[in-house]
Amino acid sequence: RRHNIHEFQKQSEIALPFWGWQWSRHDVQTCTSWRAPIIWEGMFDPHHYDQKHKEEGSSVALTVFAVGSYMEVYLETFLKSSEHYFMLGLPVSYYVFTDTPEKVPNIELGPQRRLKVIKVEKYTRWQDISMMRMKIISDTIESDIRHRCTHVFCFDVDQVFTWRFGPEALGDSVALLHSYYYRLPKKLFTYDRNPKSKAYMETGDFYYHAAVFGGTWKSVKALTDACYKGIMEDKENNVEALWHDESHLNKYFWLHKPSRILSPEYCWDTIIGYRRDIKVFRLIWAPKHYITLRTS
Ligand code: 2GW
Ligand code: MN
Repeated sequence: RRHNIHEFQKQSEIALPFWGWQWSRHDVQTCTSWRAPIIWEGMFDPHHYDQKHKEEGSSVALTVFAVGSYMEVYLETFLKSSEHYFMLGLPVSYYVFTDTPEKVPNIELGPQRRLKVIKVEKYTRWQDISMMRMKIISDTIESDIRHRCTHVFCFDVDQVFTWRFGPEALGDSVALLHSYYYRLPKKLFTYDRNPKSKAYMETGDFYYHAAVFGGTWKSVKALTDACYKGIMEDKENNVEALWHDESHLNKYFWLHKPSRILSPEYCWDTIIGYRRDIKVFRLIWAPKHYITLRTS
């Protein structure tokens, strides 16, 4: 019997850390109806993914926008923390989009990590700053990222890495469960409900958070193109989706199922407090200063 388990361990995709112990979680949903894994602490061997993506030669582009006051408030903390936790061991290229390139903090980067600053304009409406990210990410994948990186991850800047955010998160197309909605009934999901918007949907699978999404450069290109197209059609029709780019992202992932889903560990709001199913906080929301940020 012991012999059999050793044989199994050798053949298994999922590495077993020691005899008689398996990576699994029974208290949470770990697989979708279309058989995409939902990644939770305790269900994967970190070493397995570190090795696998090193061997496959994966390299990751991280895109982040810091326009206007978001530069001073969030960017430095975001980047410094990402140097400690994001995709360690793989080549990482940061793409920082800002209206003030001269204000990008000078951060010491680890080996095989580089940072590129790209100047963008500051739209007067914050909704446009958020939505136009789709267009800019798509253009940058086309002109630059696709020649250097296998994968792309797109982040909001108002967050801080606090634990491993590693290659287990890489996949063909990757979506994140929103920390506020993952345990709520579907009828409470804040999808766009206006039939005039391209983001309109009656029902869906999950409520995904636009603060983190990713995949291969090809998949992220297709996603950002589709969302941007929806956003522009809405503008022509004089409508705006309820949660802007996030509504379009949810519509896209309803029509094109993600191949991998990240649990809310990958973007947690500590204000929610203690939850038995959340074993680690890998990335947390930075405190918001709505009054100073949204009126300036
Ligand atoms: C955004 C709202 C109000 C005032 C300013 C801004 C703003 C956003 C800005 O002045 N400068 C800037 O660079 N941004 C970028 O857009 C920045 O990267 C930020 O993280 C991102 C989204 O804005 P944020 O983080 O304030 O919005 P959240 O946290 O409510 O985000 C969710 O909803 C958004 C749509 O309303 C997006 O879908 C976002 O991805 C979601 O996480
Ligand atoms: Mn945010």
